[in-house]
Amino acid sequence: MKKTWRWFGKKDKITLDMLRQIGVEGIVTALHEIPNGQVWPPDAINEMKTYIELHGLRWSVVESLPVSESIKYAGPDRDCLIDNYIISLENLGKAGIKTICYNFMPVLDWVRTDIEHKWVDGSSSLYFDKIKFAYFDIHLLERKNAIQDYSPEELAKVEELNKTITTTERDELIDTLIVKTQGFVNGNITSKEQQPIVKFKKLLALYDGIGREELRENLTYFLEKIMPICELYGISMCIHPDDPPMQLLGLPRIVTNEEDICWLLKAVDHPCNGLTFCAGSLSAGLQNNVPALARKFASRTKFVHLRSTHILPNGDFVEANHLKGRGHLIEVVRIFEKENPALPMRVDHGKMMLDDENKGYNPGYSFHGRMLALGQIEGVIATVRDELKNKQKKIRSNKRNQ
Ligand code: DNO
Repeated sequence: MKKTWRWFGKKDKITLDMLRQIGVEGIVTALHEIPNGQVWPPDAINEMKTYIELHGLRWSVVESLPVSESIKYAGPDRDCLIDNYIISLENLGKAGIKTICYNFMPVLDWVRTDIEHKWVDGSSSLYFDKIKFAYFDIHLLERKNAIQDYSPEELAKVEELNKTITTTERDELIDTLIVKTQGFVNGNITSKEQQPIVKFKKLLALYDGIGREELRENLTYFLEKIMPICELYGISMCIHPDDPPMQLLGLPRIVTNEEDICWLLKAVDHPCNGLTFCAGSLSAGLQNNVPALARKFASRTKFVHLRSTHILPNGDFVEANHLKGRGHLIEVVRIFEKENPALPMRVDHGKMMLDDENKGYNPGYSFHGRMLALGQIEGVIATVRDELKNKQKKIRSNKRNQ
């Protein structure tokens, strides 16, 4: 696989020069300064592309060309927003940038309750604490019928937490869930927002009456509209699975398991309708066997995120070392190297370590932690390539001896 890295543009403290030194081959980025829903103009695309190329790299993948909420809930301006999306795709296609990662998660993109969960060695990872999340849902959002989504044991723990949580901890939880982890990937709510909870509730209300079926219809509608332009330029649209792959806050999530992915690839059965295989997101659902999914969907996968999680007995999950956990990345690499050794892959997230925590990086996007993960994965890729070469050699020599 091709080693790519998510880079957040010129403001990213991790520079392209640094990335070249650690063996990165391609860049995954977006025009982050353009507000969601607006057209990406050719000049801005070409400027970014040239900047990357001047550093001896190439712009391999767009992550993300964001899909506006209104397209997801079928608001009155969705056609206009889809038209804008099509123009952006056309501009990207003309510039030769043809792998586009996006997601169709309502309101919230990925969800974590802690961005610095400490390990005994002093490093830290991202963490999802089910009870904290339920507390946010029940006591901070005060979502109607929220309690129906949790077991009596969980509800008892939520009430315990409600008694002990401090104001600072509560504000931090809100900030982590709907600002810090979202602002840089989606932009629904930024740190400038004075009343994040009020704004968040308004966003949730947009999905009143939208269940799984409606969201599926809206995704199909969107994909059918954009397929012709994708076909014209050979663009692969790569949907990112829901992270974590489960229903949350009463919002439908429709890319959570094998059945969902089969549905999506059949509903719009077009080679340009593909998948970002995010091993980490899929691994956070007990229903998912990650290597089996990789095997099944390898031919429709156009971009790979390598990451892994541990699911704890209480339903929490934590981001694991890239060589451990439910992601089974060694096997996943075997599958994709066999399918298409040119597939762009980025290591997703990384621990915070060795002063990463003081650098102001986006949550999950550390330098040292990701660099360590890239080194590990690079070793796996080299080993797998060797395995494949030896297998080929054996096959050839067996044929000769027949
Ligand atoms: C989180 C990321 C996601 C991803 C989007 C793709 O770290 O993996 O935010 O970029 O869901 O649209």
